[in-house]
Amino acid sequence: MKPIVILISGSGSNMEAIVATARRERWEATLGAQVAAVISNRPGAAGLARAAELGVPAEALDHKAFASREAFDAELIARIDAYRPALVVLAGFMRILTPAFVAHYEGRLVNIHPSLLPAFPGLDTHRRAIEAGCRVAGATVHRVTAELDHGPILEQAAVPVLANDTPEALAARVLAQEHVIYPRAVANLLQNM
Ligand code: NHR
Ligand code: GAR
Repeated sequence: MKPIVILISGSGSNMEAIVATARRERWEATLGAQVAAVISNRPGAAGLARAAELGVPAEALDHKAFASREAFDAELIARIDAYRPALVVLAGFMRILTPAFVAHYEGRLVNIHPSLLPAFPGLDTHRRAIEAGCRVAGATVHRVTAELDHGPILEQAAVPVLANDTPEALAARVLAQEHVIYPRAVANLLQNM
């Protein structure tokens, strides 16, 4: 079995899309893979309740309880490794990870970022794309490296930016595409490992 651990901070809609696709496509039988756990750095994240409703073990690890990024990441590694993951999936996870964390999961750590990388790494991507006058925006699934939002690209989807778009409207349009490409990228990775 190839366990998948999903890290979230918020609503968990990408997490839910991956769990739903895994069930619909019967990943246990076809890929020998299963979503083993969901971990949030925010105890109040709506995605934790969503995971529990889906019957997936859900845990919180509050980064505010730690004195440093290094200390938080060390405990996060311990929590994740209890599931012996083949793949660790960042799905709206909002904490920058230390080089030690990234090195520990080299080759099995991926992220989805809500822009067409290498454009607009970091936060507030939708507002920045609108202000730059972009006619297209989108999302990128990439391998995670120590340099934020700079790892090798695995999958992208583009959407139009409309006249008078708002960051919220654009985010929703991008998110719908994330739910298509992220489960597909995860399945492709599992297939090849
Ligand atoms: N860590 C590394 N080392 N490399 C990446 O590519 C990472 C990463 C951790 C998260 C997701 C990323 C995104 O897709 C991601 C990619 C958080 C921030 C951030 O500035 C930036 C990018 C991403 C996630 N976080 C603040 C911090 O100080 C906190 C912001 C908050 O809590 O709201 O960690 O966009
Ligand atoms: C998604 O749009 C994801 O790409 C983005 O946050 C949203 C999470 O939604 N990620 C980042 O901005 C990472 N910094 P979800 O919790 O419903 O999957």
